[in-house]
Amino acid sequence: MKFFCSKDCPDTCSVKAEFKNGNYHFTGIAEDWQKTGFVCSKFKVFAEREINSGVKSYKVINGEKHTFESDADAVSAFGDILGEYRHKKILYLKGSGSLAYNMGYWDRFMSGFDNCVKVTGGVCNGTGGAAHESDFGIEINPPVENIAGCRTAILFGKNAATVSQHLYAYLKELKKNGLKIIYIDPIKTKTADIADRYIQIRPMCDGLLAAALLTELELENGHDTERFMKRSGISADDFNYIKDAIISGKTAFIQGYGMQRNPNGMNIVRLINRLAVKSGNTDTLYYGQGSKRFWKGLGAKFSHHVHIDEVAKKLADGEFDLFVNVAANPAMTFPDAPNWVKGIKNTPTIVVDVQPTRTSENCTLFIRTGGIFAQQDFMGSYFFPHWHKRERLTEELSDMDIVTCLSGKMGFDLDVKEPEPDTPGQRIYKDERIEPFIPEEQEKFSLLSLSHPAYLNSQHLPHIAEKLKTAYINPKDAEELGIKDGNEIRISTCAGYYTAYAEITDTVCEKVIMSYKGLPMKEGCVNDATPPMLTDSGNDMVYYGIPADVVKVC
Ligand SMILES: Nc1nc2c(c(=O)[nH]1)N[C@H]1C(S)=C(S)[C@@H](COP(=O)(O)OP(=O)(O)OC[C@H]3O[C@@H](n4cnc5c(=O)[nH]c(N)nc54)[C@H](O)[C@@H]3O)O[C@H]1N2
Ligand SMILES: Nc1nc2c(c(=O)[nH]1)N[C@H]1C(S)=C(S)[C@@H](COP(=O)(O)OP(=O)(O)OC[C@H]3O[C@@H](n4cnc5c(=O)[nH]c(N)nc54)[C@H](O)[C@@H]3O)O[C@H]1N2
Ligand code: SF4
Ligand SMILES: [Mo]
Repeated sequence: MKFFCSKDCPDTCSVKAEFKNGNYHFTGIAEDWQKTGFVCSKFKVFAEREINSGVKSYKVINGEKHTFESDADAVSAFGDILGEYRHKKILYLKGSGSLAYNMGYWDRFMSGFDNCVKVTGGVCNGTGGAAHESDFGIEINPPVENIAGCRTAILFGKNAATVSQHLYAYLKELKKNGLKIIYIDPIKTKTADIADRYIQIRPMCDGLLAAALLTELELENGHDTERFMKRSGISADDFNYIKDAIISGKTAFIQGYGMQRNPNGMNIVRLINRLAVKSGNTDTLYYGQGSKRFWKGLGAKFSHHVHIDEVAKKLADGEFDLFVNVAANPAMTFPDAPNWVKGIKNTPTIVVDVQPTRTSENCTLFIRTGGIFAQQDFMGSYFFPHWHKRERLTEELSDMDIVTCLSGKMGFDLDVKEPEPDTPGQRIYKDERIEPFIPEEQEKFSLLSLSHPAYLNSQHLPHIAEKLKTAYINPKDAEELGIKDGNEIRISTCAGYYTAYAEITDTVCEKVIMSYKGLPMKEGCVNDATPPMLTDSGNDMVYYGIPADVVKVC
């Protein structure tokens, strides 16, 4: 049967699912733009976490977990709690566990509660999205095949080898046909393997690079190239290499999401947009696009909202009577994680997930779903041009089963029907000069937290997490601090701290400290040290570039 993966991954793979000898087997199906289909290794992790995992729904009474006999009993208990809190203040959060369209029925259902408070703003790509909205009136990608017509592709902090393996494979193929690849990133990731030139830029400085290029390519006057390049840590040779590549012919500008997680993320993305447009490369400028752009939305309307940077504190302060958390793991993945933990301890909390998480640790009711494998759904890729649909693969309890049953119980009209098609719009550039934000030089480290190839966000398995309680540090910094490989180190910021085992590597830029995201560390997790701070777009959170102190513990 034809299936697809609706995880928060730009690739949105079409997958052939077969049941043989008591097990599911999955193989990738090719796309028009890429003749070799494959599924990544993460998909096995999802299958192991989600299909017949043995995890059961439970309710906590007087600190004791009581497992439900059946899914019907679990959903019925969910309905009873919702009935009890029907007119009270309910905080509702839906995360990115699955990005497929029908997950939106959760919003429609929860909007039926008159005092339900929806979280606004995001934790992912909203800053760059706002930059594209502001420059082009839309967040949309040109067809990926346009890259084939380019002489050069510049990857701005896009670690494709990890976060978009199909793009990586595509670029590797184009490289055989002569595409030149420039990769700019403060961390030398595996993506550097396909680069003709890897450039280790200092964090937060891509806007300075774009502004200097605008000036030196004579597309705009007045940016201080020398000063900007010094601040960025980019040599004259590297700068001229990029400049000559852009002059020599059609160039693809591929923006990763990492840069826009810095405090000046919107400014950076807007300056790269401007460089792409002014150098005649709007049709080869890539960022991302909505995964539901082909269909009209479900139109769920909430009367109450709380903004993403304030929600954890408000939850911790006891402002909500009930918290309903669906397909999100904020106690691990969102900034201000300690307040999420505290808030969940203080507030009756319902968690709907495929597995127990740091968020469900202190919940009142855990509802276990069969995740993407149990849900009929459809979705577009948020990078590539394609979209896919699927029937359910398993008969385990699905998110839609829960929502449909609860709607019946509450007497809400869910109005489930085929979505109406929609036509995505086009880019129209608003020509506006942008002054680059110059990050201050600082003594402290910059905290970065990257994606790892073996799992997605916080959707890992314990044996993966066990080996990655690590913080990566540059040899020069390690020497100055007397840190040796394997030492326990403490990374602290204005918000809090975590500890991890040091690994010394020159793949990490000086004055950067890096750990993989979404994992438990030796003590705490990265987001225990992530303050609730908005980027310059005001609609998404800062995760990178957070000033941090590093000390050896033992
Ligand atoms: N394997 C795997 N794949 C994933 C995910 C995962 O967890 N694991 N997560 C998924 C999700 S939710 C998303 S949003 C996407 C996007 O995935 P992201 O995780 O955002 O990945 P990138 O787009 O590669 O951006 C991260 C890169 O940006 C770099 N970077 C940080 N700051 C700067 C800077 O100032 N300048 C430059 N040039 N680079 C910088 C980092 O060093 C890193 O290499 O990936 C998805 N795919
Ligand atoms: N420090 C740091 N933190 C980050 C980032 C970073 O770069 N650094 N990246 C951020 C980014 S880009 C993102 S998108 C967020 C993601 O943050 P979250 O949305 O919390 O991400 P996930 O861990 O992918 O998924 C949340 C939960 O959904 C569950 N789940 C999976 N499939 C289903 C399903 O079908 N139904 C239900 N009900 N549950 C399901 C998973 O088991 C998981 O527990 O994290 C952000 N957090
Ligand atoms: S996680 Fe991404 S690459 Fe892996 S199967 Fe899913 S869509 Fe494909
Ligand atoms: Mo994301």
